[in-house]
Amino acid sequence: MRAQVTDTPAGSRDEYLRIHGWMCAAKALDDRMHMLVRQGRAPFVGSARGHEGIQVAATAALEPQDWLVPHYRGLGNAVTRGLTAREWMLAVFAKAADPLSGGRNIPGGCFSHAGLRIAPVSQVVASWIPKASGIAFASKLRGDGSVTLCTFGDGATSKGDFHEGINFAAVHRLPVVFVCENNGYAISVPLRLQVGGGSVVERAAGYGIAGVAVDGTDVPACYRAAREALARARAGDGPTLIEARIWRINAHTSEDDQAKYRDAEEVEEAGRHDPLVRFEAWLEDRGWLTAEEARTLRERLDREAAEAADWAETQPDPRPEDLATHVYAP
Ligand SMILES: Cc1ncc(C[n+]2csc(CCOP(=O)(O)OP(=O)(O)O)c2C)c(N)n1
Repeated sequence: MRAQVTDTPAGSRDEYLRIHGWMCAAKALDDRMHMLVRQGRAPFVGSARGHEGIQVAATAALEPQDWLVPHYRGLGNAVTRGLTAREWMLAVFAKAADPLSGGRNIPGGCFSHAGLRIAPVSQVVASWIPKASGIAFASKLRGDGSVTLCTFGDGATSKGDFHEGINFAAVHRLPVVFVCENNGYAISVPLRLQVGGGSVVERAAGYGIAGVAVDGTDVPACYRAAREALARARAGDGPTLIEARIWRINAHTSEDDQAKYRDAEEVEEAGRHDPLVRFEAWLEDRGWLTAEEARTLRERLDREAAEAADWAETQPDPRPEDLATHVYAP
């Protein structure tokens, strides 16, 4: 199956403008993170640039009762689910009030948020995929109608956890949607050296589940693919594997020197495949957004990200005596 971009959008103008707002919010936080790292104020950034189209579009299609199990790069997912700029910056500065991990994890190392139904993530690549199937299994047993959205990179599909998680979901026809954000690299290892057969989506056929390939820089196509997959899951028709092909705009993380394994032309080309730029052109073509409105929105979100960082930096650090809280039973 291939998601088609048609002239009839899958959603309304308001839905697309909300998606645009969340993409801009995720970008503003991402950009601010890079500045904070350069200023020596934040420790680390694993950029979501280039990923936010599929992240936001897929998450925007969820219902409040659904579960999100994102990977460590899932800032766009978390923002769409309701994570605020201040909450994110509390996590970045590892403050006591950080709702994601209580200041215990590196930025992005954990998007766990009980109030937003974002389940714990681990940095151990792909380990969250069987857990997502487990959550979907619980939903099915309870009959509560919720669906789980699980996201990961192409590198994660080369781990055993991916096969176990998807196989279990397929056997039990679980209400779960798997989204592979295929940016072509697992850190420095290109797809051709880590994905046998060269295609993620074709693996769906081996498990007897729906597989959908979508251009991850095409936000309306991503939204359509996610809505259709979630509808299948909700109707009891089992899991879908969506492969969203995207370009990695930045290095793997701020710790990574991509010049060692990517040539300058490729990095420049990646910058020309920014889902946000493409989506804004689409919205402007429809008369749903003007360039001036987009600029005003981006400026406001940039200011909010900066203010959130300045505020979070002044908040209390975790207390040493709380080190083992939530680690050991009292
Ligand atoms: C089991 C395991 N092995 C290695 C790592 C180190 N590591 C962190 S991210 C990553 C690459 C994952 O690539 P991919 O799944 O394609 O996602 P991307 O980071 O490109 O979005 C690796 C190897 C890890 N966290 N866990």
